[in-house]
Amino acid sequence: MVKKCLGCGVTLQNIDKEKIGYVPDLKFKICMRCHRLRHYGELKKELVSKDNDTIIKIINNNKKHVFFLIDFLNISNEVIDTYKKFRYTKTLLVTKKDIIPRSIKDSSIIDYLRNNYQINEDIYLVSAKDSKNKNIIIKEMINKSLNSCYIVGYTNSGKSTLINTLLDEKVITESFLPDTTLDFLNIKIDNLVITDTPGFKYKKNIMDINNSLIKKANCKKIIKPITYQMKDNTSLLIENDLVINNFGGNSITIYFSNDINLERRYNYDLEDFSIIHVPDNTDLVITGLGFINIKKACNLKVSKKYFDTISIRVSLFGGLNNE
Ligand SMILES: Nc1nc2c(ncn2[C@@H]2O[C@H](COP(=O)(O)OP(=O)(O)OP(=O)(O)O)[C@@H](O)[C@H]2O)c(=O)[nH]1
Ligand SMILES: [Mg+2]
Repeated sequence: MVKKCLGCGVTLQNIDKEKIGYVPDLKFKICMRCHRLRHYGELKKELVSKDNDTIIKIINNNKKHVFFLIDFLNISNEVIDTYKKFRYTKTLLVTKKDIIPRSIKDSSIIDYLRNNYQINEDIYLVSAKDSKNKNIIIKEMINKSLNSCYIVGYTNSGKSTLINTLLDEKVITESFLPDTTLDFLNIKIDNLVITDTPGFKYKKNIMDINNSLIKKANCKKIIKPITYQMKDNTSLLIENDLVINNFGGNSITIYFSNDINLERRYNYDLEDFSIIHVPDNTDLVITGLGFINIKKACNLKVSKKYFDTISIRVSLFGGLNNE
């Protein structure tokens, strides 16, 4: 009989130490990778065997309600396009509510998602750290008379952590390492079955380019937005590697984990760059990291190797920042 790791869903095997799913004895409940990740913080990247389209297809074929998790820092067209591919009933959960600056009301985020992305389904904000809203999934399942559902979303959106809070213990492996959950994982809570799923892969995640960001980009505390008045010829350096310049005279506000190193430099000579046109009051979303609100239209030069991690969207805060 095939046994699955209770931490990440991978099939367990006791034959090859170098391959995923290895356990010295098949009596073990979690694989060595989960064991090392949980007890020694050892980060070992593994590939999810199913690509985004395969995961979506399996779930659509099974016709079960979907809770789609979207991390507050990573709201982008790419993520919403994936949300729209789910054809059966669904609920959108914006996760990590605890890191959202208090000045931003839940209702403005919900209205933004409804108006800009034409989302008509229920939308809630949740935090795995707040006992008041962690039970939204169970309440919704009872209200909608569901006995099973899928929890889906891009990697690191907080799927496994949220399910663990429902269990009141860390049954599933959770971590800031991308691709922690490797396969479907059924969890029983009373008579309900909640299925955790491997995270969708971003087209380009900043963590694939810069390993040092894997830990730092994970936001544990409430975000303190940083506003800079950028003068002409001033560049923004993120972690001393991603350079953005040509803001012109502009006001920008940065929403990243507060651990991220930011610096401004005058007359920085950026050689290898790509250009992005930014309209008035736009957010520049950096996949896996967060976003920067830019007040005035400009043509930005960005370090070429990071170009594919960057996209733009209509500002999340609309006129809010102008008040
Ligand atoms: N601040 C905050 N961090 C959270 C919350 N939920 C999850 N995290 C953190 O986000 C990171 C990713 O959490 P996971 O639960 O492993 O994410 P996942 O969606 O299961 O990721 P994959 O298995 O890779 O698809 C971890 O470092 C969690 O501690 C939350 O509500 N608030
Ligand atoms: Mg997971």
